[in-house]
Amino acid sequence: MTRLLQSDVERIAEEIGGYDEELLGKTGLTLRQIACRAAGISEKLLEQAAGRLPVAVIPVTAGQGVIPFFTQAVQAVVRHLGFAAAIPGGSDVVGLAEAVAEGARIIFLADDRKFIALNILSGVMADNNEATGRGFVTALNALAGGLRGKEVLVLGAGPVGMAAISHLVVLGARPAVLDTDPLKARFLELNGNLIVEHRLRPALAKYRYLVDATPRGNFIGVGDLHPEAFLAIPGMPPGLTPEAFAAFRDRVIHDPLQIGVATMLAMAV
Ligand code: 2YH
Repeated sequence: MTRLLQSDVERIAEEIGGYDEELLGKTGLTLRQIACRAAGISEKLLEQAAGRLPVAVIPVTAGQGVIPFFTQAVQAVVRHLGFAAAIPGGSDVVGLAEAVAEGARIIFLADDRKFIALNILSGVMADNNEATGRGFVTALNALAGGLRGKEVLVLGAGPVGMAAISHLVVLGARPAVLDTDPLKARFLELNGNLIVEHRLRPALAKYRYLVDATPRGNFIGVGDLHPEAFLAIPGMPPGLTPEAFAAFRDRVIHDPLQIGVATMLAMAV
């Protein structure tokens, strides 16, 4: 699982408005609408929850420690969706105690392995991997004008890729998967109704709809892709080379945190 870097998150707060406009331009949906659709709730419900569920984002020092601007980036996304969001002065248990004492009802916190939003009133817990898979598939569905009946290639059968596959099934798409781990590929072949691809370049050329949920960067060039490809890239760093990214920029959804966090919030209300 990729640990985010300061450079991935440091400008999210100042650029959140512009990113939302970019999403709207590409998909016809705002970040809020993507999150609500991904979570299966109405915008009205999210709006009502915003008034009664203050959020806190707790800095966590476990493992490799705090990522500068990570909590501020999460806070900015949550505020952008209309919720109050605080970052306590303390970290870890001290920060959690402070946040709860001050009335927080949804708690965001992440270490190096897990990132969750916990609703302490209802006990509902939203996981970042699940939310990211669902959110990016929702955005791809809108970007591509609907995926029902379409074959969609998911690169990477980790937790985000598997969540993406589940949500593709929910949307009526036909997911295919490619994972470089031969044991995982064999397991998927034996256990699912999935198309399992084994060779990267032929698969990239064949599929018009692609979800890159790998932690590998810079391995998909312009010439590798179907010329009319639509792509959702939750993977960090993105698999596309900078040239491929530029060539397909109007048909690519990619961010390090925003869609995942917005969807976690909508799942936790
Ligand atoms: O980036 C991460 C992990 N890769 C979890 C991602 C789950 N999809 N964690 C962020 C760690 C944040 C740090 N502990 C902080 O600043 O609080």
